[in-house]
Amino acid sequence: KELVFSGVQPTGNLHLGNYLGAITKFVTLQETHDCIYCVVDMHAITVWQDPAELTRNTREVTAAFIAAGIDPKKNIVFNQSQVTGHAELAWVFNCVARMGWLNRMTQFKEKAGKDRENASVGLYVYPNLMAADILVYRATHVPVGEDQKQHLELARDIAQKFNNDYGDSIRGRGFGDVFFPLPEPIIQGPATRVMSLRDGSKKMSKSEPSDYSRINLTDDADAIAQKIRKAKTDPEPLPSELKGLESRPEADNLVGIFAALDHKTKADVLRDYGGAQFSNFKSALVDLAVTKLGPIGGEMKKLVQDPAHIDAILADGSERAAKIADENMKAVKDIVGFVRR
Ligand code: AQP
Repeated sequence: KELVFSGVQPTGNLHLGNYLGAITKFVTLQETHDCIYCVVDMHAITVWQDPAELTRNTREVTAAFIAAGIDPKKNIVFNQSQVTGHAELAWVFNCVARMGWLNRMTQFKEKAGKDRENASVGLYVYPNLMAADILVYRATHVPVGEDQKQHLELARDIAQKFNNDYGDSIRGRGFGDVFFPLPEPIIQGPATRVMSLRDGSKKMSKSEPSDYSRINLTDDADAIAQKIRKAKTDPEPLPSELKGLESRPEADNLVGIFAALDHKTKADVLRDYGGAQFSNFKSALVDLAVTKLGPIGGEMKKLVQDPAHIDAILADGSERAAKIADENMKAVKDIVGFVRR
């Protein structure tokens, strides 16, 4: 049976990239799949988080899920640290994954930067915890942005190596030949990698110091308008065909954002705006972005006023998640050979 899992880190500044690359996909998938959506607070602390802000950001991501249209009754919405199976399986995966595999992870290299000796060990083994997040539910499909593709491939490698290494033990217990499915990424549509509004070669990111590089989900209409108007572009009008976008990263990015917000393809957008000056196109994009994002930001701000309500949603989701994770962890412990109660 297909099961969807995905997560978002509570590291502040939730932005349009997170929304278009991940959260909108979560909303669509809930119509057709059983879905588990996680606020991955244990991932967040791989780089320093102020404790009070971590709590606030965990509630804010939960509020964003709900404001965007995720139904916490139909789906499981929870925070990672409340379900112990994530950390338990991550340890097993620390012993399955190879150093060489992790050494190839580009996100670690980017986030650790030059001062690698000073990066946390958690940041290095982050992909193992991500594999555990998905596989502790034996989830089959993972909607993510393009930047997570390499981590998903690693999760598949880990699942496969576990299935192989423990093959005899798995088969002896009535699970068939494999215990873990090889999870498939869902990376689709015109905005799988939303770029910075200031630099078309960098992805839009929470940690970029310039707030003008991103549209935050909590930005009001004025801020959205200002950021889009100031967004970097080139002097040429928009092309009418896709191949005209290839060498123009900033134009490509804005067209992709428009298409994703309007549920169209980039070709559709160029059909409507090919030949238009950026000033006109940007005005249309401001209107669209304010219409689509304004209500979500407003609802988020309302929801975070009631932390007890959000905490109750997370507690309920954690309980339901733990039921599945605990059952799977019993099987993992038996397969590995751990004596358990
Ligand atoms: N720019 C992006 N375009 C499309 N999708 C994106 N995602 C992130 N940035 C973009 C997707 O959003 C989901 C949640 O991301 P995350 O919270 O796990 O953190 P991240 O990938 O580290 O995101 P940031 O915002 O870029 O943070 P920093 O600045 O810390 O690196 C994921 O599915 C991700 O693919």
